[in-house]
Amino acid sequence: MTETKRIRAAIAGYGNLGRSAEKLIRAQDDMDLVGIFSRRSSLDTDAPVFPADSAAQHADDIDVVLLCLGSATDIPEQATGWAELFTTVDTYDNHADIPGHRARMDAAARANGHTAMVGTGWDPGLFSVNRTMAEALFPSAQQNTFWGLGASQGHSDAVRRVPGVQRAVQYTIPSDDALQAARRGDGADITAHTAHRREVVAVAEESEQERIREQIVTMPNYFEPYETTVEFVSVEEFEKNHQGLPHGGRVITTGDLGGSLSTVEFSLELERNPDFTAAAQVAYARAAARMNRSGQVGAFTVLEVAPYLLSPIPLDELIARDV
Ligand code: API
Repeated sequence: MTETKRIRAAIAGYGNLGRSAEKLIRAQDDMDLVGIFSRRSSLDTDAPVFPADSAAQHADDIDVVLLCLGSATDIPEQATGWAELFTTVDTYDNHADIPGHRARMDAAARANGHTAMVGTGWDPGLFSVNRTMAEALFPSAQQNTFWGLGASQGHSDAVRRVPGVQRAVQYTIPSDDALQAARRGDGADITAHTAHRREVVAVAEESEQERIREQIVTMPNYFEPYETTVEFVSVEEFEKNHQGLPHGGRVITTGDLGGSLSTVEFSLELERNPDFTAAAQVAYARAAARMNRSGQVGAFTVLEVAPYLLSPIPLDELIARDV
């Protein structure tokens, strides 16, 4: 397949992820940034800014919209509306709800001839691809996923939605013992909930802190199954010590191949989590635009996308160079 037509991309939402996506779309040779949809009227950008409620007027000028919206409430409330109007790519990260989200996005996109790429980023996303590929190699795989030590955007967003929280970040802390056990092929008893702790650092009025702590530690999926601590700090301390957003993690898969042990490890070290999440989102935006052009409508997860569709390099060249 030779790809010559440029991809006209737009962004919906202008938080950490939206700002990273803006930088990275501008850095692609095959993409143009048409503009940014936001509910705020003025943004600190020189890109065109469109009110979110004017989206329908831009339907003919945009090939794909990167939904840079939070998973806790924005995506469940708004994503299908975007999929009715545009081909979309999101980074929805509520693992338990991905099948439901995929079904809802499929209906919205399919009815309108669009493609909806769901759950991109790195986990879900690149880790999901690696989990499936690595597991498929073994008749009986032992697989463990580790996150961190680092700042989870999904969990930080969920905490910031709790009323009264002014600033917040959530650090995911993996257990080193569990990591070593997984590498030895000894991880059968390890679950995500026993292999990680969660530490929330937040800014809130003192009178609200106990209620907020309770609301965080009992939050289903995000915190309830984990050992979670919540520390309240001043705005000054937050700004001094909690602005960086490093993250990373690894998928470790081991298995017996008829008498020999093999270990597959896919790992990420990220200086700034939203930059890397946006990098994956931009690559999957390229795939979504191409799949839509070739008539593949409806919702797709990362497991359903051929790798060459992510690359700006033509398939013939990739085959000659990389295979
Ligand atoms: C954690 C992971 C992070 C996944 C990465 C991404 C994010 O507990 O730290 O929100 O940063 N689930 N989904």
